Amino acid sequence: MAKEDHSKHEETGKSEDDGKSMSDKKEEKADAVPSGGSHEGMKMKMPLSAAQRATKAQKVAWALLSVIGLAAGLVISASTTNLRLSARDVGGAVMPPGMIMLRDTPGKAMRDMAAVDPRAVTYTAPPDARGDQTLTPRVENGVKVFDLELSVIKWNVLPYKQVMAYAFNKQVPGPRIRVTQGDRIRMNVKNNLPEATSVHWHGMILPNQMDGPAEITQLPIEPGQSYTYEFTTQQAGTYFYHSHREPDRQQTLGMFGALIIDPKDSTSTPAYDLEYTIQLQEWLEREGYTFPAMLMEGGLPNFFTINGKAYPSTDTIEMKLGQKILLRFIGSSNNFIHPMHVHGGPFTIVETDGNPVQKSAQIEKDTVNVGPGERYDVIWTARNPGKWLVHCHIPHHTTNNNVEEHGGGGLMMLINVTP
Ligand SMILES: [Cu+2]
Repeated sequence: MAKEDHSKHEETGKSEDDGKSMSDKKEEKADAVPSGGSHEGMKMKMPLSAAQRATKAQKVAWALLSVIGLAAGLVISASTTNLRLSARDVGGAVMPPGMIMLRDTPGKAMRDMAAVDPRAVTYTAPPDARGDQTLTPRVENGVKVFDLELSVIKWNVLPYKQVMAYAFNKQVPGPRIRVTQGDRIRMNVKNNLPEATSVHWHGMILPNQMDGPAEITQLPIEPGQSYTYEFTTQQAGTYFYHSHREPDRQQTLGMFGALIIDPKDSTSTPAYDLEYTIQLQEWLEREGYTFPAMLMEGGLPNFFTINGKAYPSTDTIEMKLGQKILLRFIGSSNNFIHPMHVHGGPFTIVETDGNPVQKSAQIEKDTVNVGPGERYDVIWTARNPGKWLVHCHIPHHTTNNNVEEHGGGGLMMLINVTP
């Protein structure tokens, strides 16, 4: 039918627009011009009346409006957004969805907040890998030597959720360094991250040059370079180590680990049957990208981990009725104070920031606020059999991406007490 209609139009030359397809019109136009150059189509057009024609003043007004519109578009954009930054300035940074780039946001800040570059990942840890593995030193001339290597890895905080982390020795948290008070220790730090770094030995009495803050006591350790820290341990207790170059980015991406120093003389330390170290951390993972969890526009942390795992992937501590456990809380997190609560009765705070609390000053509590950088050693007694929770008391911190699974999430773990 369509073909029939088309030929009909060609024969009659009538311009019946109704019911004609666009291709029909095009063909007609194309035919009209080369068919002898009669410009019949143009002759057919009705000239605009004087009233319909734009006046010079109208044309000038429209031109002015257009220029004003274009200028306004540029000025408004430039006053709210930093248009001076190029992709090169920000290293191809991927920012959190919803992040607002204001005009005073410098490229350096954007790089600091940007997602881990997936191209920098050099290792994927098995989903069941655990962090905080005790690192055995080698002894060189009486010095305990620990080799620490930094790299970007994929790490499972849950069986179904991977983050991209800045990790010591391919684990989150980094390996546990456990020595005895008075030991001389040496840490060779090799930086295989895509950015410069440094390591701080949190709470240690040591020579200033060994303290770690980048650009304060040492030059940053550039990618591919190494730096050696060495000192003699004077204190005992629960300590940790972490990045001290842009820690808001690097520490929160996994650059931390426990440093436990056993006392030379343990006769005065309180008695306990077993111990467990709890290192806290917050994560921001969105749409397959891992951003350093910090208090910024575009995303608050949505995953929370104890020793690199979110509940229900956290450990369960097995205890026998009547046993005492030493819980070492480490505020290795960056953004929040986590009020850590233990069910089933109070605990006794026996050590704060590595320092023993005198017996007469020890207090009993069932919740302790663990702020970033703080440590609390508490002793808890298994008074009754059953499953007893250890968890943060900010309820959002016991969810996984705002969802509860098996009764919780994030900063939660179980102590299973059996008779
Ligand atoms: Cu919390």
